Amino acid sequence: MVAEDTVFSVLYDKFLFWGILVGIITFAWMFYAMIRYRASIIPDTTDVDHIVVGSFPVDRHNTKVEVLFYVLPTIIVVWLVVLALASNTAVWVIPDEEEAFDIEVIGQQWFWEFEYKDELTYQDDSRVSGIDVVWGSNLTVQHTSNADATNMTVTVNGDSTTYGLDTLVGSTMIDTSFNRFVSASVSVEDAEGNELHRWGHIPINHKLSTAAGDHLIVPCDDEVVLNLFSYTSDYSQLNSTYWGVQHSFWLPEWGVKEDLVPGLEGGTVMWFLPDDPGTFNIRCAEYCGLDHSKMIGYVDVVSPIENGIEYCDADTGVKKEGGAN
Ligand SMILES: [Cu+2]
Repeated sequence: MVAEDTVFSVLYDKFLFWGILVGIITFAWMFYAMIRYRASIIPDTTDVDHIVVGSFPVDRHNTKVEVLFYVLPTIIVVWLVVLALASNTAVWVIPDEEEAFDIEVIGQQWFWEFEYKDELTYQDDSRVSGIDVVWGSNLTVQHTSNADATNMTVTVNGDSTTYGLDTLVGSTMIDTSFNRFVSASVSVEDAEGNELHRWGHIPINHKLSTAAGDHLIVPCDDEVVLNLFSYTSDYSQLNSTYWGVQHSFWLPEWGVKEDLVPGLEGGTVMWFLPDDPGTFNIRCAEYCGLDHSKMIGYVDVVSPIENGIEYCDADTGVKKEGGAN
């Protein structure tokens, strides 16, 4: 499924509209001419000079129609160029660079690494899951509204601990204070181990990798700005071979794609605006060697907790205030 409101989709629809319009006029004229000048019709040549093949019929022509044949297509082509350039600007010019959420993307042979330049705390919609996680000086999980919640796995800096939930009270508290400089996640599960609700925190400079099965996690309704680099997997080679090969980071959902160019010190930049919550594809769109086809990944669009939770709204794509904290 492709989002209907991305720049690419809108541009596609506009081109389709003008293409269909021109197509209708052209084919209508063609069929009219086929019938009007069919072989069985004997042309009335009484007051017309003989038409010579290869020479312009100077005596019998319509200057207005001929001028129109040049002017109309020129206007259409200029109009399509305006549409395309406007979309180009929309894709390349970052609307609000100060407020944007920054991530470095590093392309390697053959996986993606994501280094966070902003911290991100997020949570699933508690109105949907019936579970709410609040982590401050202690970790409190409210699960009164979800009878299936039985366990929770708390992962701090890669170390996981599983706790049983107090199903009688409907609320469980663990005496551990939140540390914003360490990665953490809380996964609330049912008796079969299926995840019902997820809370997570990614600190600044934290690295995620598709080689470890990580997804790229981005906040909804924030402009996400990606700074892209290509390196080799071997960091010991800090010389010319430090740079890798050409990759291309492609997010089909948003119709945006940018090359990762080896040797480009400042990297390249692309941005996108995730709005609908969910999981979407990442692809490498530049042949980069043997396992190019394995350079696939996923991007999770999540609800960020900034000053109170702001839920991604699946219907409108607009971030909404909500939640208790
Ligand atoms: Cu690649």
